[in-house]
Amino acid sequence: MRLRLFSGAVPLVLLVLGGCHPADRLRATHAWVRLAAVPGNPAAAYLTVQGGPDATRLVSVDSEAAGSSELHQSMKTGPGGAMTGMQRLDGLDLPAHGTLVFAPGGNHVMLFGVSPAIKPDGHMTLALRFAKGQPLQVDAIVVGAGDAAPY
Ligand SMILES: [Cu+2]
Repeated sequence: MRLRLFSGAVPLVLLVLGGCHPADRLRATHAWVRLAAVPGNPAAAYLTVQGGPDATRLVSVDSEAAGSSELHQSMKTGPGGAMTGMQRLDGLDLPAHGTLVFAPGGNHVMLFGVSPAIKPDGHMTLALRFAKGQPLQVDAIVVGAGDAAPY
């Protein structure tokens, strides 16, 4: 059915032009935060970032409800990759119309010093900054350490 929607000549031309599609912009979706099991330990934030018409680079994701934040990548380390570690990233390239996915076991945002006012089933705002493009804010669902991912 989807193909049929785009089978006419006019919609095809619009698709090629691209830029006039309302969803064709830098945006962040599916944001959520998992709090640490131990209060005071860092929380992890996950989200999806969609690139707009121009390539850019995500340089930070932070929150007023956290003291500081870092972009991290989970990775296997040690003999045989038996251990899981993480590495700090100074940014992530986002190609035009590309997608950056932050998910458990992969890229994540480490949030340090999360306000004690932030509780499971609550919300917090994440602020994204890019090398090129307007900053973005996205509302993140907050879950407890043992809770299922909301997305
Ligand atoms: Cu981390």
